[in-house]
Amino acid sequence: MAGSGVYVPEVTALDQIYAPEAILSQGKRWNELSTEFERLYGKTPDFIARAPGRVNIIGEHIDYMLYEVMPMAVAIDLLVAVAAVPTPEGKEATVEIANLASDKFPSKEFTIPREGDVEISSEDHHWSNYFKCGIRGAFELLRSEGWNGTPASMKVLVHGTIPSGGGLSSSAAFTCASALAVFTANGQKEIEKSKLVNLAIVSERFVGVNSGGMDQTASVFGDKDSALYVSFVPELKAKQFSFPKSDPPLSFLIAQTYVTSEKKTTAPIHYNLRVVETTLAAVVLAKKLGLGSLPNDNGPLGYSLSGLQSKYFEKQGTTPGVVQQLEAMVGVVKQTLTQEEGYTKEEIAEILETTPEALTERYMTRFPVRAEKFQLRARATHVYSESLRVNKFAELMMNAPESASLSYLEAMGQLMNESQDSCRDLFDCSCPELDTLCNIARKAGSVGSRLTGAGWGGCSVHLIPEDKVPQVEAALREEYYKEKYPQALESEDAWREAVVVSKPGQGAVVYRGF
Ligand code: NG1
Ligand code: MG
Repeated sequence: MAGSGVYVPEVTALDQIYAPEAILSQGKRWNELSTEFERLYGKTPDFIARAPGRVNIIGEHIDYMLYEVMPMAVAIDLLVAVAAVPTPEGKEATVEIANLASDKFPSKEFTIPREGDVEISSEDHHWSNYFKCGIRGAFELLRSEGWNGTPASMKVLVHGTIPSGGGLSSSAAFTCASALAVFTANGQKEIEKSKLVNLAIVSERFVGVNSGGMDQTASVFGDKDSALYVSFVPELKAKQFSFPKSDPPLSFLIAQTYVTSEKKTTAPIHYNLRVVETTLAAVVLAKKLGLGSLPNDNGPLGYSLSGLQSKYFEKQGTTPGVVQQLEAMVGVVKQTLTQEEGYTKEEIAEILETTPEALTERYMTRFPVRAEKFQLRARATHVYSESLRVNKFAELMMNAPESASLSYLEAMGQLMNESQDSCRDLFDCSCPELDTLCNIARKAGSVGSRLTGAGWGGCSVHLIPEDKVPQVEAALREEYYKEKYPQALESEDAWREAVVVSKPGQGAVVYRGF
């Protein structure tokens, strides 16, 4: 179990950070970062904090309802190079932050108030807001543990290879790397992984996204030989597991749609709205089923469908197995949330014996949302059925025979295909381009294809028997990229950005080898 233990955020050799095959190309990038740092700030960085992106294999939009998910960290990452300087007595700490891709991400300077509470505007979407999230989170944690120093001033240079708005969690990588950088700049030598994750989850909400905890967990707990089975109840845990050995061997391929969905701007009609819908589904179900008040758990809005499930079986006085429980919950939703067309705010308020204004105040004010109708039935059905699929997938992954057959892989892939159907039809978080990529890949030999991450654009993930990978790549090239996004075919590097065979990658670290 990788949930506890002390995180030592320091390594001294590149090969501890990257899989050996990545060193050559990555070494060049690290050098560039360090050289540009020197040119900008007149000195070498004290350290580089690094956090990777992630791909989610299965379990979409259920982390914030506190259900298990199965992501893995990937090799692409975000690097934060830092030189820390003591802040003069009586002065506020200053932060100078720049990006290697300075045309896209212009520099900024700001100060850190003595309490560490930097202001983060949810209207001004400057890229450096994510660094500010890391600052706020890090100082909140440091102070809660009795630290009362003066924040150090920082010179910062950032470079990321995770496309933003692309479903591979550039945002979580940025927040995790930033928090780690702030800790290190302020003299901290170690921090528990789960503390770093918990603070990164809360921090990312400062930019206006009411996020779950999967991405930050994958970015910190990632391991180069294993994917993760992440659970949130009773507390955050990341269990590492390896892929089954099979004949033919299996691979996961990630393919970009090139449709970007920037969560921080679309949140009111997409991501944050789904958090509201699933939370309200739990609250309405509790009311209709006469379960009394739900436990206030760690869901972003305080209640979860997972909490509701526990309460339901507590009341029944029985505890069937997890799979039976989830199957039963799918039935309960069908019978109880009968309005297939959705519920207006007024209708929900009436069921809950409250006012629409009170609902807005409690669930839709810190993170505003816009909707005519709230799709409680469809969203809750997705959550319970997706959790069921995660359970079945985990069972297949972790208890595979010594050498799994093609039909075994197909059974795993089937669950991924069903996940995609549910995301498209019940959770309404796919898009035509994602559907198209999945169809092309399946026809060419993928046994399981689905969107990964929040959806509405971004990336897809495909489970493919290794011998079919070239065919799938060729089909994607011909039938998707060639017409719509020919830039993906311009060079080998561009192609590797569009379509990549993914291996589990190493989680966040701090490198001080200068
Ligand atoms: P993306 O959009 O890929 O970063 C988001 C959430 C996750 C999870 C997935 C959907 C953040 C930081 N991440 O991922 O927690 O809910 O959507 O499964 O908001
Ligand atoms: Mg993100």
